Amino acid sequence: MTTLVSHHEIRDRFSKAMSAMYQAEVPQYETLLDLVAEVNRETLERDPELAARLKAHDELNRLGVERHGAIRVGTPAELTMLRRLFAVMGMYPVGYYDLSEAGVPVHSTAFRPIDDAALARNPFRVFTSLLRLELIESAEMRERATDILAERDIFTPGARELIELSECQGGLTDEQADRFVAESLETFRWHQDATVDLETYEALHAEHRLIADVVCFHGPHINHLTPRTLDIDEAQRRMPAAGMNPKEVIEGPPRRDCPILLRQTSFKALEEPTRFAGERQGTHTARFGEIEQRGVALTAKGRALYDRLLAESRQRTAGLTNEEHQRVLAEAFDDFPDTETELRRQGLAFFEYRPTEAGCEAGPATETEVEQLIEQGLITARPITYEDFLPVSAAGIFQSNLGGNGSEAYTGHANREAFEAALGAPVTDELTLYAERERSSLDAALASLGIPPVR
Ligand code: OOG
Ligand code: NI
Repeated sequence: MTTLVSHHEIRDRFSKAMSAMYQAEVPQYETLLDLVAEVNRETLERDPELAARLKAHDELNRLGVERHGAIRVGTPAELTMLRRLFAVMGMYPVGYYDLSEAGVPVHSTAFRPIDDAALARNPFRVFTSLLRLELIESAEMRERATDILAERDIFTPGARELIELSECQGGLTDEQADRFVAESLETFRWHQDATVDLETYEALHAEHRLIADVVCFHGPHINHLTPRTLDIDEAQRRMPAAGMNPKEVIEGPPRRDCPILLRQTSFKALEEPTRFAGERQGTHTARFGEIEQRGVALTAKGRALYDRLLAESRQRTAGLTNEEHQRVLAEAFDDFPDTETELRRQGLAFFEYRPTEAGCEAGPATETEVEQLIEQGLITARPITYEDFLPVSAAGIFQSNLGGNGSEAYTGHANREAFEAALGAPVTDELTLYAERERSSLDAALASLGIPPVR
């Protein structure tokens, strides 16, 4: 019998190989990793309580592992094949993000591990966008882009074979897994040679910079990787001194006692030499480095509050420096409860419940109110980390690298059905995943206290 390695093992190998490749390709990314490691080390020294908590949750040893990367593809066939490629690594499409709303002609999903054990092993995700040629006004440009994309195959024959093999066998052997990682890495590699001449590049670029980025190259080069920082404000402050040009503001919620959702910032994309058909030299700007800090996942109610406060502060934060932006944002978020107890009681965030030792020993509980059980020390609630992305933040990241604002022309075109058709599968709803996790942990915790599940 052939022994297969786990999908999660393959994802772990892949994310490490991708990181090594990207550090070699983009030296400034290596500098970012060093800076993040330094800030993390200092934060842990300053905050022993945080260090103890991360240690208890087995988080310290994977602190340095990248959390996500991003790519952009041009056709439904490319997206479908990517879905199959990521499935080999236990990564599945979660969430639908409409970026047209923000003037960027793409819609996206995140391929990511889903269950707790998989996330704990290695949470690596890939934010994947599909170019929406149908939103481009010029019929001529649309056709030209379609023709160029039809000429390329972004997968090596070896990668295609191994994906099929994995689907037939239900996985890969150790040796096949290594070959799969090497072959699939080719899809994400940077190519200095464009597939088109400079005139074509410039014409597509004039339509939208993103179109040139997706259409004119041999493959969907990974455009950033993102490690996890324990103090994003400090990392942002230190970027210039380390030679990086940070985007103007940190995206997402302000700094809080109980972090929510996701905060992100990046150094801006670098201009890189590119060789166009006909031996003409030029440059292309696509690749950058990002950092992220995650907090608790919000319920639909919590998310609605987040979206409202963010929208309300938008006018007031426009054009501010990051420091002022964060101050105004923090004021706007005064209305968002900032203790775990309140987040839980008001049903704003998701928690994972566990019985305590005392709870397990206490015998059948007489109390069935969850909050009472927590107060009595019979069960504990721990925030569930947000594993997904935020469309407004993603748009901010896109735009900081595309120069200026997106075009109004693309707005209001969410089309999840079309995206799922291109993907060849439905995307999983992220809120449902968090709700199920919370529910099953609560049922199990109550069961160990001899209480039937609440419905
Ligand atoms: C993706 C930008 C979105 C994030 O972290 O929100 C993103 C891209 O530029 O292709 O990565
Ligand atoms: Ni990102």
